[in-house]
Amino acid sequence: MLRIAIQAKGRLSEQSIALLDEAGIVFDDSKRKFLSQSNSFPAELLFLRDDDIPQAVAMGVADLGIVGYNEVLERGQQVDIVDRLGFGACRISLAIPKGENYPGLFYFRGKRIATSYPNILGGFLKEHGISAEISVIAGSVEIAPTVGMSDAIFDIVSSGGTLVSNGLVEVEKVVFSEAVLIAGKKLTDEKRKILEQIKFRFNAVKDSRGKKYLLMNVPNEKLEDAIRIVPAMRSPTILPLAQSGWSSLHTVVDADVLWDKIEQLKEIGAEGILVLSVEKMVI
Ligand code: PRT
Ligand code: ZN
Repeated sequence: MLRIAIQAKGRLSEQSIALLDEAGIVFDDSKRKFLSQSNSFPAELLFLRDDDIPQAVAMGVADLGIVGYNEVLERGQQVDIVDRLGFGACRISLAIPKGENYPGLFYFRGKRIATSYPNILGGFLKEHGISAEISVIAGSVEIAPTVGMSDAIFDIVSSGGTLVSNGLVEVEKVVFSEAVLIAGKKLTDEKRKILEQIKFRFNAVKDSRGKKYLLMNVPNEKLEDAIRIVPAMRSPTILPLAQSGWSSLHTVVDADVLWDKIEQLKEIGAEGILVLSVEKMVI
């Protein structure tokens, strides 16, 4: 049995549960408690505030955790980063009031910077030989300059909309983050085995994201052209149709080039093109 800590409520909780669910590690959300056991996999979920997840994993209270890389870095706890999970993307940036001249990092010398990430900011300023005052604020960091609490901020940015609506401009992107899977350093062999299983399943889910399964009928003399357009993982599957001179071609393509590929395939005479979603992909 493995215990996995995830964010109880917040930006990462839904996607963490969805990823586990797609990996066949299912929890009954309607009966959600502080600790919930899966009935489909030897794991239980521990719901915590994201700030506490790195420490819980480092202490062995949980074996694994799903948390933002930014929190792992800030907390400085001894944990292994096992995998990036492909959601919760953001960056931690320095931002200053709009209209200020920004000559470079030395702008921050002697300035007061509000943040919830004092350790990451402290390390960054030290590395660049800048001495500034760090003012730790737990929430709504972006309002600090407007209300006169600071000259600048160091905070999470995703779309950048919050900065704009608070009259701030992003001037330095310091850390790029996404949700990561973390593990304790002292897992037993039995737990490591379960962790390997989870990694394998997560990868199958991640690999299937943004992929589409394409089926179509192609005149035999155009098969080579079709393969050039959609080369597939190893090579596309080709099956003869009952009608002679035609074949059915099956392949997987990236969703972002789907329409491009369909247009090219139609041009060479492909017909009956079907697009299906890919649920899991084991490469
Ligand atoms: O209650 P708990 O402590 O568990 O949650 P929390 O309030 O500390 O964290 P939460 O739920 O806000 O975020 C959890 C994690 O999501 C963060 O640690 C990041 O790893 C990740 N993440 C991704 C984000 C964002 N995107 C994000 N945009 N975390 C916060 N934001 C904030 C940002 O600070 C800004 O104020 O959202 C606001 C909007 O951002 P823009 O740039 O899109 O306007
Ligand atoms: Zn938090």
